[in-house]
Amino acid sequence: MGFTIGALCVILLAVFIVQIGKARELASIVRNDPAEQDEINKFQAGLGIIFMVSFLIVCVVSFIYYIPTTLGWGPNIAASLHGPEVDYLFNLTLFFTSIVFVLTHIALFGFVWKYKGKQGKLGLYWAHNETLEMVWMIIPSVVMTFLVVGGLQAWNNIMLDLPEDAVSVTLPEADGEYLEIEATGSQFLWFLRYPGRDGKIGTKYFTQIKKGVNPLGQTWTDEKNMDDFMTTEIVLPVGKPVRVRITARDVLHNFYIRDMRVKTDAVPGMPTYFNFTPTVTTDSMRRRLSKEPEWQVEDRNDDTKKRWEMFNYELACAELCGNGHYSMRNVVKIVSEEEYLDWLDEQEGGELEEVVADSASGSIEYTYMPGSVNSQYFSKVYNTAQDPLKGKTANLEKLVENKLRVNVYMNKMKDMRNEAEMGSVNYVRAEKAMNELKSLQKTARITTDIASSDKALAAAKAIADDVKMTLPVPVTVPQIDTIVSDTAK
Ligand SMILES: [Cu+2]
Repeated sequence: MGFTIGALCVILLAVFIVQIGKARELASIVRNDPAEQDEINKFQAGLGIIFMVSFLIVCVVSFIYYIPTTLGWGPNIAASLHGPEVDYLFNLTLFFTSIVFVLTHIALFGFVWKYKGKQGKLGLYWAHNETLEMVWMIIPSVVMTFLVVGGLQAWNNIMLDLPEDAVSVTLPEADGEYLEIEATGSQFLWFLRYPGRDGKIGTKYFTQIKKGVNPLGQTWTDEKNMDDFMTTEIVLPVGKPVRVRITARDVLHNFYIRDMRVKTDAVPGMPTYFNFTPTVTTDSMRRRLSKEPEWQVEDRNDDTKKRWEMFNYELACAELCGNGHYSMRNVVKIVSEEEYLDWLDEQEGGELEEVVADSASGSIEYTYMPGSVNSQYFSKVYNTAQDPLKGKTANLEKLVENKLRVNVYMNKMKDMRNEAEMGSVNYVRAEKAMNELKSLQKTARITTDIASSDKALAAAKAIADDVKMTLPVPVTVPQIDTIVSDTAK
């Protein structure tokens, strides 16, 4: 409000000055007084100089004022590996354009002052000047060449495609491994798809798109689609290379994660991609922002929290794609490897149901219940009449089941440690077992190989047995039919 009134006052003042000037000019013409004409010209040129100085001051002040929200200047550091390179290019461009900006403004108003109208002074007819023309051709050409070639080089570095033998896995660990996810722009939401345990995104074809049932048009004959799951937020492990496959279902969209300096068009019918490696977790970015005064204020949506506590990276659509454009935003979470694996567990679904097998001894058995609501296949197609993969899910289910069983061992050890007194024999034993179980749990969580999954389960069982735990043993037949009728509802 205050700003609007201020701006209005400035505009009115400007109009007032212009009108006064006009009236004076008219009066001098009527009076035919050359000395007064000169006086008016001087006044007008002087106004120009005042305008120039105040305009340049406002530019500098507003730049300084907005530094806290300027990418790469305030706390908004680049949170990806290639990010600093983008920031450097921005700053390089800003440096050159600022010089040109200031010089041209000084020249513009300076010349207005220098060559203001004066009695008896005639304009010089100056057809052309070769030296001057050379100067204003060569200097910009050289500067532009540096900027364009630098930009091209940076772009090629950033977009350098993965080597041919690179493999997409669910948790990249070795060189040449990466995590591929898919983002499909649609009016007005992003469909985010993860490859699931196999690390491979299943094929899709637009003719298969069916509203509510198959929003991406996944082809169910492709086994790679079995474990693909859809999410509403992007969760990525820190420090691992990611490739985003970017597509669109209707119009142009743009995949934009500001803090990662990631931005690429989503074009219908023409998949694009972006490779990047997140380097700063959401938590450490929050800690970083917590030191900034403008982030220490109350959060707009939750007044019990500070603004920095509620910070999240964000995926936004950066292409004005229609009237619901603003709603195309999703949270992006950069987490540790451990948190990422926990999150994958939730997405993969499946459950172990506890059954007391022998009430006398209190021994417990676990029945495996497959299925995940996030997997389009498991929630919509699995075991229905339209399921072309009927009977082919056994391996995947076994892998998930084994993982859940290893998780049970881990959880039991955690319980045991938490119940034991710190430093007691049981505490130490449980802690030791947990450390040993850790790598087995990781294997069970990401492997696609039944043999190594079985091995991990057996090793986990041996560790638990060693701590004298009586834990699930018999693998009961999965109650597939129950699950299907449940999820089909
Ligand atoms: Cu959009």
